[in-house]
Amino acid sequence: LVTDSRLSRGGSLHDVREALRAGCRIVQYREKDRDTRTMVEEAAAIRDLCGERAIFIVNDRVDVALAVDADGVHIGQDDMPYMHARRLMGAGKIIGVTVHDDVEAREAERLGADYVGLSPVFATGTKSDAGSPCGVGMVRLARENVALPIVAIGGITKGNVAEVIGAGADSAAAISAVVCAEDVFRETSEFRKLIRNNRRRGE
Ligand code: 3NM
Repeated sequence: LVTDSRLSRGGSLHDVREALRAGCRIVQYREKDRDTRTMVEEAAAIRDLCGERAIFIVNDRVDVALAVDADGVHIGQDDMPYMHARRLMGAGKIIGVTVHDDVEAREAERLGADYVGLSPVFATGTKSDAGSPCGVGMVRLARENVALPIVAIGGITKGNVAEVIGAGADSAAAISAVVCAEDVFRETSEFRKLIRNNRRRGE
Protein backbone atom coordinates (compact mmCIF):
# COMPACT_ATOMS: atom_id res chain seq x y z
CA LEU A 1 0.00 0.00 0.00
CA VAL A 2 1.15 3.52 -0.79
CA THR A 3 -0.79 6.19 1.10
CA ASP A 4 -2.29 9.29 -0.49
CA SER A 5 -4.47 11.47 1.69
CA ARG A 6 -5.69 13.47 -1.33
CA LEU A 7 -7.29 10.39 -2.85
CA SER A 8 -8.19 8.49 0.30
CA ARG A 9 -11.84 8.16 1.25
CA GLY A 10 -11.33 7.27 4.90
CA GLY A 11 -7.93 8.80 5.66
CA SER A 12 -4.47 7.26 5.47
CA LEU A 13 -4.55 5.73 8.97
CA HIS A 14 -7.79 3.97 8.11
CA ASP A 15 -6.31 2.75 4.81
CA VAL A 16 -3.22 1.39 6.55
CA ARG A 17 -5.26 -0.35 9.25
CA GLU A 18 -7.51 -2.03 6.70
CA ALA A 19 -4.65 -3.00 4.38
CA LEU A 20 -2.69 -4.53 7.27
CA ARG A 21 -5.75 -6.46 8.40
CA ALA A 22 -5.94 -7.87 4.86
CA GLY A 23 -2.30 -8.98 4.99
CA CYS A 24 -0.45 -6.13 3.29
CA ARG A 25 3.20 -6.42 4.33
CA ILE A 26 4.79 -3.25 2.99
CA VAL A 27 3.44 0.25 3.57
CA GLN A 28 4.85 3.41 2.08
CA TYR A 29 3.89 6.78 3.52
CA ARG A 30 3.66 9.20 0.61
CA GLU A 31 2.43 12.75 1.09
CA LYS A 32 3.06 15.70 -1.15
CA ASP A 33 1.31 18.67 0.47
CA ARG A 34 1.93 18.18 4.19
CA ASP A 35 4.04 20.31 6.49
CA THR A 36 6.96 18.50 8.06
CA ARG A 37 5.46 18.37 11.55
CA THR A 38 2.30 16.71 10.28
CA MET A 39 4.34 14.28 8.21
CA VAL A 40 6.38 13.24 11.23
CA GLU A 41 3.25 12.77 13.35
CA GLU A 42 1.45 10.76 10.69
CA ALA A 43 4.51 8.70 9.84
CA ALA A 44 5.02 7.86 13.53
CA ALA A 45 1.40 6.74 13.82
CA ILE A 46 1.69 4.54 10.72
CA ARG A 47 5.00 3.12 11.94
CA ASP A 48 3.24 2.08 15.16
CA LEU A 49 0.41 0.47 13.21
CA CYS A 50 2.89 -1.48 11.08
CA GLY A 51 4.85 -2.63 14.13
CA GLU A 52 6.34 -6.05 13.41
CA ARG A 53 3.62 -6.90 10.91
CA ALA A 54 4.75 -4.84 7.95
CA ILE A 55 7.77 -3.03 6.58
CA PHE A 56 7.36 0.74 6.82
CA ILE A 57 8.93 2.97 4.17
CA VAL A 58 8.76 6.77 3.86
CA ASN A 59 8.65 8.23 0.36
CA ASP A 60 11.24 10.78 -0.59
CA ARG A 61 11.97 12.28 2.86
CA VAL A 62 15.08 10.87 4.48
CA ASP A 63 14.65 13.26 7.42
CA VAL A 64 11.13 12.02 8.17
CA ALA A 65 12.21 8.39 7.81
CA LEU A 66 15.03 8.95 10.30
CA ALA A 67 12.87 10.95 12.69
CA VAL A 68 10.37 8.12 13.11
CA ASP A 69 12.89 5.27 12.74
CA ALA A 70 11.14 3.88 9.67
CA ASP A 71 12.45 0.68 8.11
CA GLY A 72 13.52 2.59 5.04
CA VAL A 73 13.09 5.32 2.49
CA HIS A 74 12.09 5.39 -1.16
CA ILE A 75 13.86 7.81 -3.50
CA GLY A 76 13.15 8.88 -7.06
CA GLN A 77 15.68 9.76 -9.73
CA ASP A 78 15.40 13.48 -8.83
CA ASP A 79 15.40 13.03 -5.05
CA MET A 80 18.44 12.82 -2.80
CA PRO A 81 21.14 10.79 -4.58
CA TYR A 82 21.43 7.20 -3.42
CA MET A 83 24.90 7.50 -1.85
CA HIS A 84 23.84 10.45 0.31
CA ALA A 85 20.65 8.70 1.35
CA ARG A 86 22.65 5.58 2.28
CA ARG A 87 25.15 7.53 4.34
CA LEU A 88 22.34 9.20 6.25
CA MET A 89 20.13 6.13 6.65
CA GLY A 90 22.90 3.68 7.53
CA ALA A 91 23.62 0.20 6.23
CA GLY A 92 20.79 -1.49 8.09
CA LYS A 93 17.93 0.46 6.51
CA ILE A 94 16.07 -0.28 3.30
CA ILE A 95 16.49 2.07 0.35
CA GLY A 96 14.26 1.68 -2.69
CA VAL A 97 14.90 3.57 -5.91
CA THR A 98 12.43 4.50 -8.64
CA VAL A 99 13.62 3.37 -12.07
CA HIS A 100 12.04 3.76 -15.48
CA ASP A 101 13.91 1.12 -17.44
CA ASP A 102 16.42 -1.72 -17.26
CA VAL A 103 19.40 0.64 -17.48
CA GLU A 104 18.34 2.62 -14.39
CA ALA A 105 17.49 -0.66 -12.66
CA ARG A 106 21.00 -2.00 -13.23
CA GLU A 107 22.49 1.24 -11.98
CA ALA A 108 20.35 1.13 -8.81
CA GLU A 109 21.52 -2.43 -8.22
CA ARG A 110 25.15 -1.46 -8.77
CA LEU A 111 24.83 1.34 -6.22
CA GLY A 112 23.42 -1.02 -3.61
CA ALA A 113 19.67 -0.33 -3.56
CA ASP A 114 17.53 -2.91 -1.77
CA TYR A 115 14.73 -2.87 -4.33
CA VAL A 116 13.63 -0.95 -7.39
CA GLY A 117 10.23 0.59 -8.03
CA LEU A 118 9.67 0.26 -11.78
CA SER A 119 7.39 3.03 -12.95
CA PRO A 120 5.04 3.94 -14.40
CA VAL A 121 4.13 0.54 -15.82
CA PHE A 122 0.75 1.85 -17.00
CA ALA A 123 -0.71 5.33 -17.43
CA THR A 124 -1.66 6.95 -14.14
CA GLY A 125 -3.52 10.06 -13.13
CA THR A 126 -2.14 9.93 -9.60
CA LYS A 127 1.30 11.36 -10.37
CA SER A 128 1.19 14.19 -12.87
CA ASP A 129 4.87 13.98 -13.86
CA ALA A 130 5.07 10.20 -14.02
CA GLY A 131 6.08 10.19 -17.70
CA SER A 132 5.19 7.64 -20.36
CA PRO A 133 4.24 4.13 -19.33
CA CYS A 134 7.04 1.59 -19.74
CA GLY A 135 4.66 -1.36 -20.13
CA VAL A 136 4.81 -4.98 -19.10
CA GLY A 137 7.64 -5.63 -21.59
CA MET A 138 9.91 -3.46 -19.44
CA VAL A 139 9.02 -5.50 -16.36
CA ARG A 140 10.25 -8.56 -18.24
CA LEU A 141 13.43 -6.79 -19.38
CA ALA A 142 14.18 -5.46 -15.91
CA ARG A 143 13.64 -8.97 -14.50
CA GLU A 144 16.24 -10.32 -16.91
CA ASN A 145 18.71 -7.63 -15.86
CA VAL A 146 18.52 -7.38 -12.08
CA ALA A 147 18.28 -9.77 -9.18
CA LEU A 148 16.84 -7.09 -6.90
CA PRO A 149 13.18 -7.23 -5.92
CA ILE A 150 11.10 -5.33 -8.47
CA VAL A 151 8.03 -3.42 -7.32
CA ALA A 152 5.75 -2.42 -10.18
CA ILE A 153 3.91 0.89 -9.78
CA GLY A 154 1.74 3.17 -11.89
CA GLY A 155 -1.77 2.32 -13.02
CA ILE A 156 -1.77 -1.08 -11.32
CA THR A 157 -5.27 -2.54 -11.02
CA LYS A 158 -6.81 -5.90 -10.27
CA GLY A 159 -7.22 -6.23 -14.02
CA ASN A 160 -3.52 -6.03 -14.83
CA VAL A 161 -1.64 -7.07 -11.68
CA ALA A 162 -1.56 -10.77 -12.65
CA GLU A 163 0.18 -9.95 -15.92
CA VAL A 164 2.70 -7.69 -14.16
CA ILE A 165 3.57 -10.32 -11.55
CA GLY A 166 3.66 -13.00 -14.24
CA ALA A 167 6.22 -10.87 -16.12
CA GLY A 168 8.56 -11.05 -13.14
CA ALA A 169 7.70 -8.25 -10.71
CA ASP A 170 7.97 -9.41 -7.10
CA SER A 171 5.25 -7.12 -5.91
CA ALA A 172 3.03 -4.30 -6.99
CA ALA A 173 2.17 -0.98 -5.41
CA ALA A 174 -1.17 0.62 -6.05
CA ILE A 175 -2.51 3.92 -4.82
CA SER A 176 -5.81 4.81 -6.47
CA ALA A 177 -6.96 1.22 -7.01
CA VAL A 178 -6.80 0.67 -3.25
CA VAL A 179 -7.39 3.97 -1.46
CA CYS A 180 -10.24 5.04 -3.77
CA ALA A 181 -12.02 1.73 -3.20
CA GLU A 182 -15.09 1.63 -1.02
CA ASP A 183 -13.67 -1.29 0.96
CA VAL A 184 -9.88 -1.11 1.37
CA PHE A 185 -9.80 -4.42 3.24
CA ARG A 186 -11.57 -6.31 0.46
CA GLU A 187 -9.56 -4.63 -2.27
CA THR A 188 -6.23 -5.44 -0.58
CA SER A 189 -7.30 -9.05 0.00
CA GLU A 190 -8.15 -9.45 -3.67
CA PHE A 191 -4.87 -7.87 -4.78
CA ARG A 192 -2.94 -10.18 -2.46
CA LYS A 193 -4.62 -13.23 -3.86
CA LEU A 194 -3.83 -12.18 -7.43
CA ILE A 195 -0.20 -11.49 -6.54
CA ARG A 196 0.26 -14.79 -4.67
CA ASN A 197 -1.30 -16.82 -7.45
CA ASN A 198 0.82 -15.32 -10.22
CA ARG A 199 4.29 -15.19 -8.65
CA ARG A 200 7.12 -16.74 -10.62
CA ARG A 201 9.29 -17.34 -7.60
CA GLY A 202 8.28 -18.33 -4.09
CA GLU A 203 7.27 -15.73 -1.47
N1 3NM B 1 5.07 6.94 -8.67
P1 3NM B 1 -1.70 4.73 -9.04
S1 3NM B 1 3.44 6.63 -10.55
C1 3NM B 1 3.71 7.09 -6.69
O1 3NM B 1 6.01 6.79 -12.01
C2 3NM B 1 3.86 6.91 -8.11
O2 3NM B 1 7.24 7.11 -10.25
C3 3NM B 1 4.99 6.81 -9.95
O3 3NM B 1 -0.55 5.60 -8.41
C4 3NM B 1 6.15 6.92 -10.80
O4 3NM B 1 -1.55 3.36 -8.42
C5 3NM B 1 2.84 6.74 -9.01
O5 3NM B 1 -2.94 5.42 -8.56
C6 3NM B 1 1.40 6.73 -8.71
O6 3NM B 1 -1.52 4.75 -10.51
C7 3NM B 1 0.78 5.41 -8.71
